[in-house]
Amino acid sequence: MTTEETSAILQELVTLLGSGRCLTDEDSCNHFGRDWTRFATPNPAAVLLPESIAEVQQIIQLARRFNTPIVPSGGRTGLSGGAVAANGELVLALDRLNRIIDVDPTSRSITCEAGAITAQIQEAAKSIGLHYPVDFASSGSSQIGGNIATNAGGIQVIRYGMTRNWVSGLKVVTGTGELLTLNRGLLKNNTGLDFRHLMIGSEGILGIIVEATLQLCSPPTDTAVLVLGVKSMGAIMSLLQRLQGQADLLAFEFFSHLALEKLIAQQGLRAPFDGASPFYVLAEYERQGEHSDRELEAIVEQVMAAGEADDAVVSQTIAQAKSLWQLRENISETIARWTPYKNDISATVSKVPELLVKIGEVVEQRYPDFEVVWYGHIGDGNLHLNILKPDSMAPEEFETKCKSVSEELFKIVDGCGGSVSAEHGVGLLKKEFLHYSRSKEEIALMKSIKRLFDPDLILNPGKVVDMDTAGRGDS
Ligand code: 2HG
Ligand code: ZN
Repeated sequence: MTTEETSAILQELVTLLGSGRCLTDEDSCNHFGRDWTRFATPNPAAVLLPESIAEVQQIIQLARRFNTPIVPSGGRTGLSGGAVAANGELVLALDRLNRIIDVDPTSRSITCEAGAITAQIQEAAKSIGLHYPVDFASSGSSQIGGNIATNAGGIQVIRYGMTRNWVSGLKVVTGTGELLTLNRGLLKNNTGLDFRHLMIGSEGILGIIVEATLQLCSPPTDTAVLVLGVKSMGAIMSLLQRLQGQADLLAFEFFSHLALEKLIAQQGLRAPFDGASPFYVLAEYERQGEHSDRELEAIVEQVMAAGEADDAVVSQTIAQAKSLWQLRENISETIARWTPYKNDISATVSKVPELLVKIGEVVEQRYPDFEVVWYGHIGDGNLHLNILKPDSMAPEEFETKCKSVSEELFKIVDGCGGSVSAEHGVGLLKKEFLHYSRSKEEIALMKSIKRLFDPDLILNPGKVVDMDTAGRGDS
């Protein structure tokens, strides 16, 4: 866009929103122009804060007229660059569209605007004795629209599944400014193609999610957290199998000793027990009475007697459960200081042992000098492998080195039938690796579908797939 075009559209946007909701100051551009990845320098033309669906539609119409790209922005807690605006785009931030519209105990659902914060929704569910079960460390700042646009996972997927499972209705403004009302909060609606599911996980390339209806469930009753120090990754998977036979698991997570060391050094957290182990498993489960508790204790004793685990602790109070959870939930934030190169890979749970062995070999050979932090939702088959940048190394050199290893890692992931992005999405960071998880035909279909919903290619350009803007043939 030329400078004249930019100032012309900005003038119209100020007329529409007022200067208080069309921001161009440096602080706002820096704040709203990026997500948690921090790798790109934000450079949006402006940040827009609509307060109604009609305003979102009008913004899209203007963006079409001026052929100006739009980057939708939620809580900006993403980890794949999906909300980065580095090329003079307009950031459409949903922060002011944050009302809870309806809490319906009979339908067991909540309808809210896209900017509602996850924790706000969880609280609203609680107020009627129900539960919104998609949860993660960023629930205090992530917005539901962003969660839906990335089909966010989190810490209890083993029990409740991903965000997709809980969305029964959506309102979406497409790239033509049309408002689509999808599925109307219905539990049963077999009337042809379900565009709701196309929008979930589409990372803002098909439409702007403006409203959602979410299903709720009964809260788990009596839960406890078990942390176990285990000797090997193999032991983690056999423990999962044994526990699943006995306990109603809400979460089954793991982290390596290096993660624990960083948590202790950076955050002053306490180790779960005195001795150190190579890995730790954190399992949360719903207690089923004393008999079941004894069975669980027996499993832990067997695992220790078999030499697979060193030590174990079970929470006795809610406060203790919370502080054990910090050992897993605070890892990402704690290691952010080393600008880690992040991997978010997955395989079916039965393939995880093979994946772990093969990835372990590559990591040992190719990252001998880097600190590697292993953690993740191992019970869902999801591993977060974070490579920490040595302080002395330039970011560009670090990235180049890590990327070349990624090719190797992703071949292994592909060979195991897995995914190069389990829950963080594709955004900018995984785009060049998408072909390891999706076929040529699928990627071509993604591009054709994008053209249907966004014919002028104004929505979140450059994210997920690269479109050819010169001709019709997409790259
Ligand atoms: C988590 O599971 C988040 O803690 C962040 O998905 C993962 O930092 C990461 O790589
Ligand atoms: Zn995660």
